[in-house]
Amino acid sequence: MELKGKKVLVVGLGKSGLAAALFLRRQGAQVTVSDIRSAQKLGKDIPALIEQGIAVEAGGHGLLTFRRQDLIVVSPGVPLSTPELVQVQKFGLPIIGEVELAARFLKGRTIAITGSNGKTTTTSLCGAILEKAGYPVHVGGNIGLPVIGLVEDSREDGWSVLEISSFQLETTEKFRPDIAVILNITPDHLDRHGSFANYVAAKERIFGAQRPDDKLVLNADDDVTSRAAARAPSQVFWFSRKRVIRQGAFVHEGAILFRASEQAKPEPILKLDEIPLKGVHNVENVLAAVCASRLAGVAPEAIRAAVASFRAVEHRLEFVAEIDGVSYYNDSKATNVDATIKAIEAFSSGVHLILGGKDKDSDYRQLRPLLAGRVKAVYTIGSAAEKISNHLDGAVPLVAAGTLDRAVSLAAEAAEEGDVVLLAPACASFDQFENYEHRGQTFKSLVLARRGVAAWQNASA
Ligand code: UMA
Repeated sequence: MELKGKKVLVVGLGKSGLAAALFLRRQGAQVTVSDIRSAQKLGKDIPALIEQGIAVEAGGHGLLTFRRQDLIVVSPGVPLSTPELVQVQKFGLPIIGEVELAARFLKGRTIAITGSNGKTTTTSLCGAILEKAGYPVHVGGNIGLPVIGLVEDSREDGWSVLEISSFQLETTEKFRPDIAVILNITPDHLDRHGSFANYVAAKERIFGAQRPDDKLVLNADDDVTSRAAARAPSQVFWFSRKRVIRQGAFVHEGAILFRASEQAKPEPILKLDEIPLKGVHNVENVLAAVCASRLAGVAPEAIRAAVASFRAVEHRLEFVAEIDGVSYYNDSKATNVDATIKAIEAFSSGVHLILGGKDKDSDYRQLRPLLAGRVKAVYTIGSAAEKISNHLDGAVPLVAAGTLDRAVSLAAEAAEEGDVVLLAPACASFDQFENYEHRGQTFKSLVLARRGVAAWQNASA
C-alpha cells in the first residue's frame, strides 16, 4: 500500500487514531484527523500532531474534510453509519479500519482472537506462552495497544498475538491471521451492530480473508461459533470442555489434551488443577490458548509451564482483597450479560453482586435463573439501574445504590464472613467512568480503602 503523498483522513482521535495518524505521517501521507470532541477536550494530543504536520479538525466531522481525501482510516469506536462516512461511501472513497491499515504492513505471523468474552485473557495467555517458548512476540489490539503501533517493531520471524473486537472487524478486508480464534458469540454491542446477525457476521470476518493453509480455532461447545465452520475457507480446529475432539484441544479425565489430527494420538498438555484462574469460562480460554499456541508450534511442556504461572489479567475476575473474611473480586471487564453469568458461575454462594452502568440494549432477565442460591443481593448503579431492577424484580433482594462507592459500602456492610463482593456489572462504563479500566481501578481503590476502615473498626471494637 503506497501512502506517500496520499491525502488520508483518520476519524477519531483516541488511542487508535493517534497511533494511525503518526504512522501514516511517517509513511509520507498528508494526514488530517477529525474528531467530534472539542479541541479543549482533545487537549494534549493536538500540539504533538500539529508539530508533525498533521491537520486537526476538532468539535465535529465536516463533510468537506471527508470528501477531500484519497483514503479514510476509521477508529474502532466510530461506526460506519456515521453520516459523513455514509456520504463518502457513495462516492466510492476507500474506508478501512486501523486494524486493516496495520495488516497491510505487519510482518511475521499472526494469531488473532475474537469472541464476546475471554478475549483479553486468552490473548494475554497466548502471548505469555509464545514468549515463554522463546518466540519473538508482540501482543496488542483491543487489549489496549492499537495494532498499528506494533507494525514498526514487527519481524518476519516473529508473531503478533492480537485481541480483535467486532468493531475492528467491521472494517477489515485483507486482514488474514495465520491462526484465527473465535471463543464464543453471545449478544453484545447490539446498539452498534443493529442485530445479532450483523454482530455474528462482523465476528466471522476474522476468517474472511484466510486461505486453505491457515487455521481457524472454534469453540465446539458454542452453537453460534460452531456454525462458522461451514463458512471457513481455512482448516478448522476445535476446542471443547465437554467432549473429546478429533482435531484440537479438549478436556478428558481432569486434563487438557491436544490432538493435531484425527489420526494423531492425543498429547497431554496439563491438568485442570494446574490452571491458576477461577471459573469454567477460564478453562475454555486456556483450551483456546493451548490449541492456538500448539498450532503455532509451541511444545506441550512450554505451554504447561506458561499456563501454570499465568495470573488473572487486571479487571477480569481479579481478586482484590479479603477483608474480615469477605472476598472482593473486580470483573469490571464483564461489560455484557454473558460475561456476568460466567463471573457469577465462578462462585457457588454468598455473592453480593454490583450491576449496572450504561445499558447496551441487554436483556438482564437472563440472570434470573442464576441468582437463586448463589446471589444474596444485587446492588444497582448507573443509568441502567432502573431497567435492571425491572428485569430482576422478585428474583433477588435489590438495593438501588446509584454509585459504585455506595454499592461497595452497602455490600461490605451486608456481607458476612465467607461471602463475596463481586463487581461484574453487565454494562458499559461510560455513563459514570472514562472506561472499564477506570471503573475497575475505582472499585479496587474503594475496596482497599475499606481495609483501613476494617482495621480501624476492629481496633476500636
Ligand atoms: N469519535 C469520533 N466520531 C465518532 C465516534 C467517536 O470522532 O463518531 C472519537 C471520540 O470522540 C474519541 C475517539 O473517537 O476521541 C475514540 O476512538 P475509539 O472509540 O476507537 O477509542 P480508542 O481509544 O482508539 O480505543 C480503541 C478501542 N475502543 C473501542 O473499540 C470503543 C479500544 O477497545 C482498544 O483497546 C483500542 O482502540 C486499541 O485497539 C476498548 C473497548 O471498549 C477497550 N472495546 C470494545 C470492547 O472490548 O467491548 C469493543
